[in-house]
Amino acid sequence: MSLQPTPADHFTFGLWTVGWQARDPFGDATRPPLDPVESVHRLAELGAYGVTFHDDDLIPFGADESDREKHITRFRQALEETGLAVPMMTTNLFTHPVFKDGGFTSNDRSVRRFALRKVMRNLDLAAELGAHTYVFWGGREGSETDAAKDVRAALDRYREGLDTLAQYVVDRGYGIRFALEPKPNEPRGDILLPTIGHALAFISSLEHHEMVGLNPEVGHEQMAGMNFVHGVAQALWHGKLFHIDLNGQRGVKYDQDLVFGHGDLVSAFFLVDLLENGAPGGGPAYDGPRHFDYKPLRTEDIDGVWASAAANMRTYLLLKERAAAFRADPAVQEALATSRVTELAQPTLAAGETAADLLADRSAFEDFDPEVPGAQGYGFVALDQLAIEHLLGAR
Ligand SMILES: [Mn+2]
Repeated sequence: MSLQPTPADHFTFGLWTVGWQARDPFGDATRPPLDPVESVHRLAELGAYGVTFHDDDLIPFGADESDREKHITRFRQALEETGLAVPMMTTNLFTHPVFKDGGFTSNDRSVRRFALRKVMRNLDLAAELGAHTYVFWGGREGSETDAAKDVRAALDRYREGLDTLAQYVVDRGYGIRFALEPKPNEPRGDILLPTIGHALAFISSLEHHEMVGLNPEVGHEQMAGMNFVHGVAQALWHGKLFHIDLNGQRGVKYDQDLVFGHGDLVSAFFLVDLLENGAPGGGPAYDGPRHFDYKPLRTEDIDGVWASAAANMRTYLLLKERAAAFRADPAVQEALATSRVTELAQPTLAAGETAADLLADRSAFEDFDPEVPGAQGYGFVALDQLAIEHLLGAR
């Protein structure tokens, strides 16, 4: 397996990732602005498949129509020169002060109408550039105080916004699917749709629920102490893993946006194993872009930015290689059998068996001795150690 990324690996980066100037709440920018055209060329040289962006990453907020066209034209030219794709786009509904109380759920109705128009304008561009996925990260959709937001009304407006935009996409025949990106907090004190589970429940209430799925992010779940692998597995189970944001996070704290694998490495190993080998019978469980949404450390200069972009892809490929070795190891297959991991795929009732049949089965209850399975070990530690040894390159 080659560790040199190629477009076939479907690695993508947000323009806002490598382009982050490293301004934080306590300090000024440590890097100069990066021209999106340069990012396209550098990412292509590194072996990426595509780039993604918020409208304002390419076209400064408030640019007039002719300026907007100029930015789009030179960006499109860079895409043509490099062959980079734009598989996903999204909207900035969080930077300008107009969005300080949210976009779709601002208490101010005029802001909500402006937000919808801003998305519609960028959806037109997304369709032009061939994007198939449109992400909604509602970073400002929330509150700092429970007195400030009627959450049920806010969810009504969130749904109204997404229903309106989905209908717009259907009417225009754009063939774009929506992917909601949950996050528990930051920048708002509390954000609506804080986790994968909240978002899945909300999606089921949408008019065009079939065209709305998820864009879960590693750090966004882990900063809430959630198990990201479990969350992604449930999103897959619902058929809702439309896109994924890969990065690193170390525990319950602010959104670190580290390089993929530079946070919880064991979780990253099992995530790659799920994505690459998790289909029933083996093979990839997810065929969309492997999208990195990280921030090069504030300490880095521009060389460090490109080193960090390369590190994301190399770490993913290393984990993919390690996960393949784990799956191919006969000792792992034996340990999986010993741990009865595969037995869970067997339905609990036999084909055609009813609750009445189960009641009639004395072996299931009356003659069942719970002390026997109660005393038996599952061998999960031995299995986990095999995973760790493959991860460390010891097998
Ligand atoms: Mn993200």
